[in-house]
Amino acid sequence: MPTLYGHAMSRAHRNLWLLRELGIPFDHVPTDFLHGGNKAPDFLLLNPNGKVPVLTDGDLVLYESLAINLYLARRYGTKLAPADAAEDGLAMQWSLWVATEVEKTLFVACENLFFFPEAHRRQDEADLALRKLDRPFRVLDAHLRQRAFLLGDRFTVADINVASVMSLVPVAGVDVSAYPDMAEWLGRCLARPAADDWKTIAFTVPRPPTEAAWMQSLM
Ligand SMILES: N[C@@H](CCC(=O)N[C@@H](CS)C(=O)NCC(=O)O)C(=O)O
Repeated sequence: MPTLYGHAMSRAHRNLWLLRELGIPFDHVPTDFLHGGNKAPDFLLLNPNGKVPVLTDGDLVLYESLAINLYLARRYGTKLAPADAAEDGLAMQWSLWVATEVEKTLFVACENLFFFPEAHRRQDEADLALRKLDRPFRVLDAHLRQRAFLLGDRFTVADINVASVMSLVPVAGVDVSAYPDMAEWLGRCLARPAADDWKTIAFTVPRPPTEAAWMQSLM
C-alpha cells in the first residue's frame, strides 16, 4: 500500500487529491514543513531535499509532487491514467509545462499578494509576475476552448497536475476573467469532491511563530 508523507496544507494536497480520486487504500503521514518535520533525519533519508511530499510504495521512494501523481495514475489508475503513449506524452507535457511556465511565477505573485508578511510584500513584483502569466494563461485558455479537459473529453491526471498548481489563483484572488475557458475549467476541477478541502486548506495556511521563521519557510 502506498504511503504519502506531507501535510495536506502543502503540495502533498495534489497527491491526496489524486489518491482520493483513485479510491485506493493508502497511508498518510502528515509530515509538517513549517516546524522542522521535513528536516528530521529519518525524513531526509526519504528526500534529501528536505521537502514534502514523498511517496513510498514497496521499495520505491519518490519525490516531486507532479511525478508522484503521474506514477500513481499509471500504477493504479484506470480512467485517470493516460490511455496510450501519446496521452502519456501529453500528460507529461502539461505537467512539465505547469511546473516550468506557471508554478514559480504564480508563487512569486502569491508571495507578494498573500504569503509574505505584509511588510515584505511588493505590489510591483506581484504585478510583474501576473503580467508574465498572461502568456501561459492565454495558451491554456485557448486549449480549453476546444475541449472539456486537457487530454480531451475526460478528466485525467493531467487536469489534477495543472489545476492543483493553479489552485493558488483563487487563493490569491488573481483576476482570471480575461481567460473564461480556463477559469471555468479550473472552477470545475477544484469543485470535484476529491479536491474539495483545498478551500479550507488554502485559507487556513498556518503561519510560523516569527516573521523570520515565516520568511525562512518560504525560501
Ligand atoms: N518541486 C517540489 C517542491 C516541494 C516543496 O517545495 N515543498 C514545500 C511544501 S509545499 C516544502 O517542503 N518546503 C519546505 C522547505 O523548502 O524547506 C514538488 O513539487 O514536490
